[in-house]
Amino acid sequence: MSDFTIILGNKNYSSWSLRPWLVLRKTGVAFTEEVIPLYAPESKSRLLAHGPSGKVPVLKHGDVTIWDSLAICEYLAEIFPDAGLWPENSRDRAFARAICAEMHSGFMALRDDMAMDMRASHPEHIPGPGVDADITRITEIWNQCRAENANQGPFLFGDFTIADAMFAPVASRFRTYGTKLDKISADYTDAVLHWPPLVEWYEEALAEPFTITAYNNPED
Ligand SMILES: N[C@@H](CCC(=O)N[C@@H](CS)C(=O)NCC(=O)O)C(=O)O
Repeated sequence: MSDFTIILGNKNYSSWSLRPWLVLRKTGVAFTEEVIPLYAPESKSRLLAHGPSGKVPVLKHGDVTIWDSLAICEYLAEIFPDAGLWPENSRDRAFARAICAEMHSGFMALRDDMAMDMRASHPEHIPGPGVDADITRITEIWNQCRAENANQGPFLFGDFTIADAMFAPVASRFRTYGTKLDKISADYTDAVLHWPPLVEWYEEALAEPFTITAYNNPED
């Protein structure tokens, strides 16, 4: 059995679960995963059995338990220093941390209005108040990173890093809701959605039997 266990929510809906799962895949380490279907009668007690916040994701490694997506990514970067989880130079690393924090604590209008739902397709969706401003800021970040790293690879800092994992659910939302994007953002979205571990997660999300009918969780 692997030393690492990650507790996840439904792959179709749980954007916070997706992020550190992608980062774990980037490390190459073997890990065990457990999916807890969210918003079912027994969900909360099952979640609380794993972590004090009663939310997913939770990573367990020996006697270490981490119950926040970004904290998990930071922990993995610390214990896998050669996995390239953050950009190599300190200027890019600081920038990457800032945009990850911006994603982790912001873009509430987009998160509320365009919930991650990988099985769904709503190209007719009309964004609610504040969503356009979130999309403008996100695509500004993406354009700036891509302009600086265009020759290094297809991701924000060239190779896939924690920053790409943090924005991967946004790429999925843009696909679901048919968001019109500038060419650089559209190409970047494509690169993220074709990254093999994300393709694999998508396949598992599509095959998942659980559905949350009244899905409306602004924290997702
Ligand atoms: N800030 C937390 C947010 C975690 C979060 O909101 N998780 C959602 C699923 S994506 C959850 O566990 N919802 C279930 C619940 O609140 O009962 C993180 O980054 O890990």
